[in-house]
Amino acid sequence: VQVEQVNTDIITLTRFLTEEQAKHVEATGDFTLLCHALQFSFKSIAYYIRRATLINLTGLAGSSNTTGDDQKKLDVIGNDLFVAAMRSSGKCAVLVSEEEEEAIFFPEHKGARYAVACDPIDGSSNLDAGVSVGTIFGIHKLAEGSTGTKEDLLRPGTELIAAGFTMYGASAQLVITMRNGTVNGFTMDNALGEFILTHPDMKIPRSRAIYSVNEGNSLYWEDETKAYFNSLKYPEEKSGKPYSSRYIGSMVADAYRTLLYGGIFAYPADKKSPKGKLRILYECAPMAMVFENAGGQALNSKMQRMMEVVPESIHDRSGIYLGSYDEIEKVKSFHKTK
Ligand code: AHM
Ligand code: MG
Repeated sequence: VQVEQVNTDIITLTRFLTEEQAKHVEATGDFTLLCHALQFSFKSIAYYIRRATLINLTGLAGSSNTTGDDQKKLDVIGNDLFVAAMRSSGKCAVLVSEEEEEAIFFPEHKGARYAVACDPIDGSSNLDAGVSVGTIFGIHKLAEGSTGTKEDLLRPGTELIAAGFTMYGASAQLVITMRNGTVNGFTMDNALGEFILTHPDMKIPRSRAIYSVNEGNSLYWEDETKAYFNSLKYPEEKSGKPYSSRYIGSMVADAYRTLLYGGIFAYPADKKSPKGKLRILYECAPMAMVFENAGGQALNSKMQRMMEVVPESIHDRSGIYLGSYDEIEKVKSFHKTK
């Protein structure tokens, strides 16, 4: 008789965080509690995304967010769930969300020491078609003596204490990394209601012939951007094979695939959007931290290290290239550093 092998020593996100906390003598447990609130928001967003079509949450909500994009009903719900989770954690002093024009402060929590930036549902143009979307987050510690201001978030990615994302796909996949740490991936087990460590110590392959970019923007690209992507499609050596193209249009899904398979994801700044499209605080910097800690690289369109870019205001945008170490080296070789 075949007996199913059952793993009875499962590493849940809760266990993982508890074990991480034990490694740091100075840890108070506040960060762990903040992460518990985070994971609850991921679980609830995942739940509502699954139920969306059935309970009529698709379509437009009739309001516009800060940058004039149409807001979806689920965008509003995702944002509300996230804000409520951060408020009730008691550990978050200030929160910046893509869906909120101004930073949100929680002065009622005097001892809160963290500042959080998030895009609650990134890639929402894909929602109605049931294509993967995700939540992206970055966590900073408040400056010494601060009780929580916008400036606590207007910091370079190098100062992030943790960052990551959850992709709502065939299953919910949570990827998290901490400063100077490894990258770990968890899969939501719906029956257990827990994120289970399924991808410990993730490393991005050193190179891979896959590129991910919205080619519909190529009319607006700078010459060096065009030259770089053309080099992938029309290799110089006769024996060279062209790269494969994969573009979902959900940063989290495109980045997650790139992390697992290798290759490059880019949203370059161009003549139409000289500052780029994606936002530094809750899209570019957290992804850059994940990719660097997994052995890859992340640059802006000026070929500066994305992690060192300091945003001037909370919704600032940037061009971005992220991916395998060698693929980013290739990007550099086509661009003059500005
Ligand atoms: P959103 O935050 O409004 O959803 O926009 C961000 C998304 C990213 O997930 C994705 O990489 C990009 O926008 C796709 O943009 P485009 O449709 O211009 O290719
Ligand atoms: Mg977004």
